[in-house]
Amino acid sequence: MAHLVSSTSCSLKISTTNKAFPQRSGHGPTAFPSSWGLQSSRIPYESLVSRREKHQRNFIVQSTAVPLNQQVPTQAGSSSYQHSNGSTKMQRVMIIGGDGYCGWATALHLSNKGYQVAIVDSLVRRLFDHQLGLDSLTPIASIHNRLRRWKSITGKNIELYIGDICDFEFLAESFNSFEPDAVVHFGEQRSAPYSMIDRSRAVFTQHNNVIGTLNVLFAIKEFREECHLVKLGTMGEYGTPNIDIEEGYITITHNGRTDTLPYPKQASSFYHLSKVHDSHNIAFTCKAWGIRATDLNQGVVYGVRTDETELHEELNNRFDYDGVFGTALNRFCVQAAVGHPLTVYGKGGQTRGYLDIRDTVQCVELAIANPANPGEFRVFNQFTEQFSVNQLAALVTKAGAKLGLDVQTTNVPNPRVEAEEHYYNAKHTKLIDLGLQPHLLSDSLLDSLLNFAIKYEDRIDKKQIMPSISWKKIGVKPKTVVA
Ligand code: NAD
Ligand code: USQ
Repeated sequence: MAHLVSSTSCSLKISTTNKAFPQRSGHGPTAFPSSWGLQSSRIPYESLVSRREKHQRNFIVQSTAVPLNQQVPTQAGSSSYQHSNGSTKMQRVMIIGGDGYCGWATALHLSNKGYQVAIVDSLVRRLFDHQLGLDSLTPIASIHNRLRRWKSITGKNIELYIGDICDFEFLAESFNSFEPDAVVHFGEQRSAPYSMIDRSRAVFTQHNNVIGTLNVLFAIKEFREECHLVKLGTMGEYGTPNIDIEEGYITITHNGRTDTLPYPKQASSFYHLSKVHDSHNIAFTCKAWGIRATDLNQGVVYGVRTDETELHEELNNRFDYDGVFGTALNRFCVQAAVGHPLTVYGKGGQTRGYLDIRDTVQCVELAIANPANPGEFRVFNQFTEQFSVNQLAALVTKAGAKLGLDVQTTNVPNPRVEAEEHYYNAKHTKLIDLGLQPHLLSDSLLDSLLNFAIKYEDRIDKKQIMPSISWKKIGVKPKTVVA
């Protein structure tokens, strides 16, 4: 198991007493450590995950069969493929990180489309929330209840493998049991602010993400050579160069010679840097071992509902609005709903690619249905529109006014080190060429997001809204949370 955080509150304080993370065991990581070293939590962690003896720590669960009472319409076709012997087989897709924001929506979407789906997840993200005193705006059911509910509504089974992909034994067991045709890898620590809290979280993030991905590459090589890796990268790998951003590669002529090279990477947090390292490892193994891979350089995702999560409250997706895991547009909608000024960091000219969660699931399906060739390292820029932070704030202000909300904006001193006014023009045509039909950010979507935030207003903890993690003040000492 990658090292886990031992803190429980909201405002970050320096602790001089404790190590933030227990050390990894010498025999590979474990899914759930026997002690998380929590300092002051009264949260019943054993109800969150099962605590087992070391040799039993990773376990495999088949979601329980319950009576079918509703069938969601599915579109057949892309979810199956023809074997060389002429028989047709359902594609088997392993979704690593399938309990998270993008992964949960994708698992349901692919299951609904007729793919055989398995979720692999350590549930570490739920643990971060407990340790930092954070919670999703939407109430989210346990993974077991989520899957039971899905089965009861659709009759479709999603297999569940609970464990840490940094534990190769666990991953190997999951691969050999499920035998995936495609692996969609969402299973990383994905918050830039989290990776900038302190040394231990920076190390955790890079260890968890880089070693996890390396293990996935080795598992494919060893057990499922033909398996297509669909890896979630990030647009943030490119940074904000003063030239157009291409999709993965750029053709350069230098001193009279021309070559097509990986597009330069200028990541701006230890999290974003972990993604750069992943991309290099994947590119290398495509070349060296003939692995087929697609790196989806995704922009910032917004929204919460997909066709499948709409079916029942127990299928709710998570919706983060706090200063650690919340992303810009989702945060702004919650802030508007509770009358908190929109937190524009610095000058607000920071421009990024954005996409609706409904397009995330579409893009992943398109990547699976149109796999990379053996040895090919394919890169798609996965976003549909670009906005500056100021533009987002203006859109939310306008949508809020329509609902009678008086939305104000505040320019918070930027806790990050990033360009606040810059050129940004990133290509994003490859997924469109494959058939992506974008859900662009519209007034109606903003209305519905704002209404959603209003619906769950009593769950909002205003103390979690302001950013508390500074890129410049990151230090060696573990920072501890106090309620
Ligand atoms: P999330 O934190 O909601 O979900 C990640 C999931 O992975 C969690 O359920 C977590 O428990 C699991 N996980 C983490 N480390 C693991 C490990 N070692 N073994 C097994 N499971 C592990 O994150 P998300 O927002 O769904 O993001 C998913 C992926 O998409 C990430 O790789 C992220 O970098 C990428 N991405 C996200 C966004 C966004 O706006 N959310 C944008 C671009 C890219
Ligand atoms: N920002 C604000 N105010 C806020 C929150 C953010 O001005 O309240 C600014 C940030 O400074 C940044 C921009 O908005 O310039 C985007 O920040 P974010 O928190 O929405 O997103 P980011 O930290 O970049 O990370 C998110 C996901 C990450 C993913 C990344 C895609 O958490 O997993 O990789 O989006 S990208 O931005 O393209 O790298």
